Amino acid sequence: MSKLRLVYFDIDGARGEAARLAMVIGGVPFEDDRVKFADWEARKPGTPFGALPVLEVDGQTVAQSNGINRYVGKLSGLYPDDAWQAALCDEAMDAIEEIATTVWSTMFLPAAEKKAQREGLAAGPLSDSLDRLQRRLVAHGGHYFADGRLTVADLKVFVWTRHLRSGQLDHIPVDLPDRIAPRLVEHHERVKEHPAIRAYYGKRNVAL
Ligand SMILES: N[C@@H](CCC(=O)N[C@@H](CS)C(=O)NCC(=O)O)C(=O)O
Repeated sequence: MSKLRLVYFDIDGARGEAARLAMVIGGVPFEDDRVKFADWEARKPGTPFGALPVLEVDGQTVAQSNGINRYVGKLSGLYPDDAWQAALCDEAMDAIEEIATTVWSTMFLPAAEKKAQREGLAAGPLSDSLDRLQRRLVAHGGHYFADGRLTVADLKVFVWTRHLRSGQLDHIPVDLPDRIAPRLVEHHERVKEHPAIRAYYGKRNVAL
């Protein structure tokens, strides 16, 4: 069996988390290399694009979170075999990536600008994105984003919905998903109740 090492920051969320969850659910052994922010500057030049996550497989490295999600999704049985369902799975992951990148790009702005930009995002593109994601979920049966079952797309959406409702994003109202996309919140609750996810966060002492 291949030796896997997922390298990501030492946080229980964001771009590396769906891959971790997929491997945990699928019972795929991996080394969870959690990079401390203090160590990042030294490690950054050793990554393909100067960013995380990266996945090492038998000493070879691949970057880009959604590609990693697809790869570990295949190993974990959480990526559709059917080409159309795979496209739907990719659609949801890319939609999250697009809006999350926009929101996270405000992280290091000066305070007043950050507030203005985030309030604008919450009222406009972020609400729009939540609404559209919800519609796609409903269009595909309302429970999962693809294949009528849990896939890596659901894990990526779960991580993002949790982040939005966590209060960690200043100036983004924590009740935004509940107001705009209640079916996404139901989806979040559904994924959260997966026994492997509950057990994993229980062990890590992370409140869900
Ligand atoms: N398109 C990349 C983006 C990766 C990315 O920007 N990662 C952030 C963390 S979520 C990062 O490494 N930031 C530190 C830096 O850019 O120095 C992906 O999807 O993996």
